[in-house]
Amino acid sequence: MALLSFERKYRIRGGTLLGGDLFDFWVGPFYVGFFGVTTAFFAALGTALIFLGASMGDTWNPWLISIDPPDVSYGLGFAPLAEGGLWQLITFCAIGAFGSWLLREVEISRKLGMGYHVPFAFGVAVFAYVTLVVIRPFLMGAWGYGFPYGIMSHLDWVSNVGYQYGNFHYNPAHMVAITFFFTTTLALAMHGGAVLSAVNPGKGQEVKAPEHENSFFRDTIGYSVGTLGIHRVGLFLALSAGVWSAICIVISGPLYEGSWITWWDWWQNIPIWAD
Ligand code: 07D
Ligand code: 07D
Ligand code: U10
Repeated sequence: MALLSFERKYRIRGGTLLGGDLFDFWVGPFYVGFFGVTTAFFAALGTALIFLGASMGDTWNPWLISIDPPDVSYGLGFAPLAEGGLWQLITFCAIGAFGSWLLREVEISRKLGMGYHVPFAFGVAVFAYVTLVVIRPFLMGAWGYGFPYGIMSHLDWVSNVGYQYGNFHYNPAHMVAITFFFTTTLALAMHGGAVLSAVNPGKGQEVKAPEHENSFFRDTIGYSVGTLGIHRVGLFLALSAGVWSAICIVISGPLYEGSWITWWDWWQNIPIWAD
């Protein structure tokens, strides 16, 4: 069915989680829904607050604008707007917008009778963000441990925090996360390559079926995970990358305060080679 006639057929009311029929309509290509309105509200308010913060700062250079979290001396309390309070409000709006976007994805999935895999996957990204700006600061006792909202300043934060724990490359969960990120790109390159080579083999050539894709991997690596299976593998790899990222940062500080380099000393002390 062509996309436009399919849209005419499925774009009917129902399946909403909240708001009933109230916002159950489309604007151009976008589904609105109750959570579309809350997304727009939080995104617009959060963006306006970023502009307010920028106007209070000393630069309009987009790379240098930075909305900083409060000083750690404010602990888990509210800070004045100019001293990190804006960061707190923007964080609230960001979580409101990401959460609304996730629930809008759920409503769209319900309307279409699909599974919730996409909103679940987005939930892992939101979880990583919430780990950085809520869970870890909460466990460490101050909002000041969150990262600043600025293109260059958030890189400074990553670098500073990375060296605060010796060298973040030695963080074992960071290693696992990085391995999952790298494996995800390997898997996507193999999958994109395999599908294009079979389905789009070049002018005048016959389009090949999944048996060709299966056979290619059986011939090269001895096993094919299958055409449905590769999508499960891909989702698993990508979500694991996000989950292990959240783990690697939440253990740095709340669970372990030293250098990740010396953390590996236990390895030297294993009895079989200790002396
Ligand atoms: C391609 C989907 C599209 C999304 C894009 C991002 C904004 C901010 C703000 C104009 C893959 C939209 C950007 C809405 C605009 C203003 C004032 C997604 C795609 C294109 N980072 N980070 C970037 C965010 C963190 C790190 C780029 C966000 C953590 C490093 C962009 C968050 C840590 C590097 C950006 C976030 C960290 C970057 C490209 C939130 C660990 C880079 C992102 C909400 C995760 C790279 C100058 C991209 C860069 C980069 C956005 C969090 C590390 C500005 C929204 C604190 C090391 N980050 N980041 O393509 O060039 O993502 O930086 O958590 O090298 Mg970051
Ligand atoms: C948090 C983004 C969530 C985004 C959301 C959506 C909008 C809307 C609108 C486009 C998690 C936002 C949407 C705003 C946009 C429109 C229209 C994703 C998030 C909800 N590191 N490191 C990681 C590597 C080093 C350090 C993660 C590599 C150094 C610290 C990943 C290297 C030191 C932290 C990773 C390397 C260091 C990390 C990031 C190499 C610095 C973290 C991915 C090759 C000197 C962070 C949870 C991620 C983390 C993190 C990779 C090097 C420090 C595994 C490959 C040695 C302090 N690093 N790193 O988490 O775990 O995505 O965050 O050297 O905090 Mg690292
Ligand atoms: C996949 C796939 C598959 C496909 C696919 C895909 C995965 C099965 C069949 C999909 C993949 C691709 C298309 C490939 C490319 C994608 C990427 C590289 C990922 C990155 C994507 C982007 C960078 C694009 C991001 C764009 C976004 C998020 C759209 C932005 C939209 C809006 C701002 C509107 C959002 C709608 C809302 C909030 C709901 C309702 C509201 C309205 C309709 C508007 C009314 C609202 C207002 C008037 C208020 C306005 C204020 C707002 C919204 C905030 C303003 C913010 C500012 C910054 C100003 O597997 O195979 O093929 O295709």
